[in-house]
Amino acid sequence: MTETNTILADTHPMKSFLRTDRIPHIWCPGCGIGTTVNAFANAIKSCSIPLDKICVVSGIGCTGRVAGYVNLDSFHTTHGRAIPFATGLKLANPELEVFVISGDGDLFAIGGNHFIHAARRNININVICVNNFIYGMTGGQLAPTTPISAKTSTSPYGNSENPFNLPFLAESSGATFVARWTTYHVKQLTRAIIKALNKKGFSFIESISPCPTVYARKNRLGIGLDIMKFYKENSTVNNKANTREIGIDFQKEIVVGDFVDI
Ligand SMILES: Cc1ncc(C[n+]2csc(CCOP(=O)(O)OP(=O)(O)O)c2C)c(N)n1
Ligand code: SF4
Repeated sequence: MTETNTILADTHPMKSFLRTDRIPHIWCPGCGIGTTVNAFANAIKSCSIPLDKICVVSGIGCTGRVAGYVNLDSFHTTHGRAIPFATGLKLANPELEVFVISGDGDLFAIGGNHFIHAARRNININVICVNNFIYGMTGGQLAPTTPISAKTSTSPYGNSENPFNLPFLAESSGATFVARWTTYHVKQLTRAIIKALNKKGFSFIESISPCPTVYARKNRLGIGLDIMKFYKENSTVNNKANTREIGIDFQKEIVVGDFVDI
């Protein structure tokens, strides 16, 4: 770590939640993963749960790196398998608050089977998905969340496959808490993570997040700030929305809210 990085890491307001010796992190300027981690750190800061009772499990991808940067017991597992590791942790030690933080590709492509079955069994864990609509780390391939007509490195003429609507998938699989916010909605995202922490059962939070380097570049959406402006101007808060009706179309309205809390 350079001297400047050491100073920055030492003065970071969230330094007690971060492994500052790992800074600088790998995330690109304008990426929303850091904002999601900030919301997560704020959420656990505001709860009285001892940090040695909270753990984070991530799969593989840019988001998967979260496990390496949080100053908590954490597992950086294999691609798609964060939920099975988390399930094992929770079964072995039910006192732990277990968070899975991973990408949309990791959780819903290779890991999709694990997601639906953990929700179906109502495993008492919390899953936060950073959804940037693409495989960020590996060069921008199509994900199961890529909106129709969006361009990726494997759909250069635009995606023609229907994407998953993640809150609907979570609810219909059995999740007891389901929310979606964007990284523009930091306070609401933080509050949703606190609700998930206090909720017994399978909780799912989708954090819609900019990937300026791959998704935005392929679709000419500008830099991270442009995408945050888009979220600000095109998000509708509706906590009572029917999750069946809130699928995401390319560059259209994004319905956000705490949709399910049972
Ligand atoms: C078994 C296996 N298959 C494929 C890969 C390559 N791989 C690494 S990360 C990744 C996708 C990551 O996408 P996502 O989960 O959306 O995370 P992001 O990078 O966008 O945060 C893939 C396919 C791998 N590491 N292991
Ligand atoms: S490639 Fe995309 S998802 Fe990965 S760190 Fe860069 S901006 Fe974030």
